Amino acid sequence: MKDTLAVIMAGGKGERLAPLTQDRSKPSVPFGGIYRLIDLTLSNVINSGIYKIMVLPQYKSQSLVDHLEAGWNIFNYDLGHYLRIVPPQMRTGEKWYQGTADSVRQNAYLLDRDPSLRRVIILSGDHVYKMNYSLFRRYHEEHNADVTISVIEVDRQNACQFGVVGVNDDFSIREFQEKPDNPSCIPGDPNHSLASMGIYLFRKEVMMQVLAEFDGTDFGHDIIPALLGRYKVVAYPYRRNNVISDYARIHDQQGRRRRVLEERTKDSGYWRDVGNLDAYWNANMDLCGVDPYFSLYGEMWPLRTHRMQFPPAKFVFQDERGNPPRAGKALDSLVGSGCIISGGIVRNSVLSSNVIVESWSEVDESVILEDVIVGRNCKIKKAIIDKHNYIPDNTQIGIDPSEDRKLFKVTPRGITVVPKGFFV
Ligand code: ADQ
Repeated sequence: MKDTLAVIMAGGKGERLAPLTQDRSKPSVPFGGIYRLIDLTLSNVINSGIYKIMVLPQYKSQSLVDHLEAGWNIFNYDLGHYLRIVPPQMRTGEKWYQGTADSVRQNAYLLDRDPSLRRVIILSGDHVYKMNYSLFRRYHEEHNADVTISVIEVDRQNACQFGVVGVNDDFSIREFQEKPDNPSCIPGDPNHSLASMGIYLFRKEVMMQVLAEFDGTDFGHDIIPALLGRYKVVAYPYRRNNVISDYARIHDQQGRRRRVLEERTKDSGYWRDVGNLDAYWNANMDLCGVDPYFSLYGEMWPLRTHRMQFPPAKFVFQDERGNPPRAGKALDSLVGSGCIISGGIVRNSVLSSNVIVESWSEVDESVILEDVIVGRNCKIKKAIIDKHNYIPDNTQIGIDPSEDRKLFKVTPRGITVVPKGFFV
């Protein structure tokens, strides 16, 4: 993969994730207790053996830049490896990035500067998945493609949120419609469509030609449809080809415990674009439980991040005179470091660092970001609570949606979202 550059687009406004994107860009939204969304894509990149990376931030980018500088400054420039954070420079005119393709076009000169590059893989900084891009690359070579697009089957009723692809028998793409009102289905399967994952692998000279030749600003709207019939554009069926293996612990026939390397089929097929609050909440819930839909654990596909120094999480038995004693517990949950669950109970939830849950409080199916105190006797259910909130005793969130709506955003799925610093 030495000749491959990963370009991570991180410049969108992320309006559908507001209020989480009120002060930060979508790729720097916290996820899974200790990560930022961009960590998942970056981990995929280095786990796939790609060590040349360009990140293109734009809106509200400072927290993203801080995170990348603190946590991803791991590349050896002497070996030709790099992670370049390229801010909008307006080299091609007095305009910010006008769209995904424009963000790459405005920085195309940087691709030319590295003569060792032959392939460019375009990625989004806001997807949750584990993808082995070296298998994607191999498929691209085997199909002798100019451009390869990773695709996944989705329910047809949701396909209008994606680029929808029509393929021939050899998986060459014959049709591409960006977010169509009436998406086409997979032939013989009226309930499913083939969606673009917004992950594109280009031969470098094709990418340079295309960006110079066409003036469209967005890959999905303008560039990909314009390529069909002129270049060889191929679909990569992600679920069929992606393989993520890791160690599992089993009992052999003699009853001994052994570690075996096996394909993690759930992780291999998992992919979520966490473009809105419901999808974000869902993807966090997918991490919980004994056998989650998406596992953050494992040795073979490590997910890395930058971590602040905090003490270990602590679970405290609360036995105050005059009150019923209560053990602080977390079940089927992820709890970040520095958390203290003191006589409260947390179920099916994801807690970032430094969250305190005080006595007789209950937290269910919720995502709580860093530096939140849940006071005594609170009930929190199906909620997302952003940073720096000090929730007063006896507060109920997510119990009565009509009450919640008076103060907070409640999503179509009924998730109550408390913005950063609402309770101070
Ligand atoms: P969307 O997800 O709607 O569709 P969008 O969110 O606009 O695409 O952008 C994808 C990535 O590019 C995000 O990481 C975003 O931050 C970044 N981005 C957006 N605008 C940008 C800009 N002006 N400058 C720099 N970066 C920018 C896309 C495809 C669909 C596909 C879905 C899959 O267009 O065809 O189905 O992704 O999720």
